[in-house]
Amino acid sequence: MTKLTSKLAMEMEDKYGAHNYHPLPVVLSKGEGAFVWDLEGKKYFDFLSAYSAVNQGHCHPKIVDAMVDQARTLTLTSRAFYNDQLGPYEKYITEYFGYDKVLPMNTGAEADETALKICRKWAYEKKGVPADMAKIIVCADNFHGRTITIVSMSTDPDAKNNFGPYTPGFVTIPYNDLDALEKELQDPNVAGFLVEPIQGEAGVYVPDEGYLKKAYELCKANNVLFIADEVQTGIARTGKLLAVQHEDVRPDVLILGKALSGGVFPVSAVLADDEIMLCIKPGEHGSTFGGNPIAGRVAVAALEVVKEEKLAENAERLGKIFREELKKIDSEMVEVVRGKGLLNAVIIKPKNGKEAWDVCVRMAENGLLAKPTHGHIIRFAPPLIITEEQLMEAVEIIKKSILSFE
Ligand code: IF1
Repeated sequence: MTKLTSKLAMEMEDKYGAHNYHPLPVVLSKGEGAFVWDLEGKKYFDFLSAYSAVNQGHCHPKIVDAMVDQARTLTLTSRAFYNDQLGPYEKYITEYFGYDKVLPMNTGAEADETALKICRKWAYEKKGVPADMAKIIVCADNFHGRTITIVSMSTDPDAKNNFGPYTPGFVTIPYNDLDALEKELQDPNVAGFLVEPIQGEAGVYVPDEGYLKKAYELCKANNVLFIADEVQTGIARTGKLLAVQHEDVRPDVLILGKALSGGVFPVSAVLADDEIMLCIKPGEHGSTFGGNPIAGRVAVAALEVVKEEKLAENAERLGKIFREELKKIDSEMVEVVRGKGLLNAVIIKPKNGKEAWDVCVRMAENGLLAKPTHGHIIRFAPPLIITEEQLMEAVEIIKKSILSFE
């Protein structure tokens, strides 16, 4: 077997893999903490963190140990039977976030789909919405996953085009627009409002101060469920355990994923109180791997790390420093710097034909990985375990890369 090189690995993916991504030309083979290494041994700061799934850092020992230990003991039972890890995990996570119950799933999209189903069920069985008439309000430029129902809610042509016919029952309003929300909430058939506390894929779009609180209050006033998709913004990423906590909002339905497992295993979850969650009866929802023993062990370890290593506090403090430093970069390419905690983005103004992609290629050459979203925005989201010293070193790489186009 010839030694695998980055070039060969990329050729294999191109030949044998679906072309549903356009990765940067980097082949990663090792990860530890805030760093990853490519096949040739080059070291990089990881400033994407697998889209905020490795908040605890790559291959966190405590989380990996939990996974390996459970993998040697009992991996999967299906929910046809009980297992000795699920109850303790469910107790731990519901007390951790302050909800009566959790419905365990695997991916973020599955958790969003689960939340949509719970919301519709609640609408018919508790709110009294006529059969098949439930509507859920969503925001333009949302990202909630890639299933057909979820892309039915999307306003992104790349995510949505030619995947029809689409699931009905969604009303789209502009993000960060309370008047539009209040207007749509007058419809008695509205069951829920699904919203990202910060729109990640849209380019780290932080809503106005007070938006989430007022949106929550408007939903409550109209007996509509406030559903927070914290798959990307949750688990300490924005400087609080949950992004909604910046405004003291407690969602009726909370959606978690990604860093719920520290990036070592697909684990997602939907949390709600009994009045909502018990609308789902035995046999009405589930998944083969949902709530499997490994997921339970991994999620408990991942959540313990968040508290033990004070990741939210670290994200809050270092995020402020990061934005201040980026704003000092003397280049007109840096048009906007925005974010919360360690979920940040820079809008890059093209210069001499060079744009965000070129900046990312240059940063990779200089030892830092990040990826553009929607062409001109670069998202910066390092693992939350990053130290101030490492952050400052990374800022120097970003600065040097951008200034190399002057
Ligand atoms: C890809 C985006 C980020 C999410 C929110 C649900 C999901 C996601 C707020 C679904 C997933 C991932 C998906 C991944 C890239 C990444 C992403 F660019 F696609 F939009 F982070 F911004 N809710 N986001 O951000 O979770 O099913 O993927 O576990 O599709 O390439 P999933």
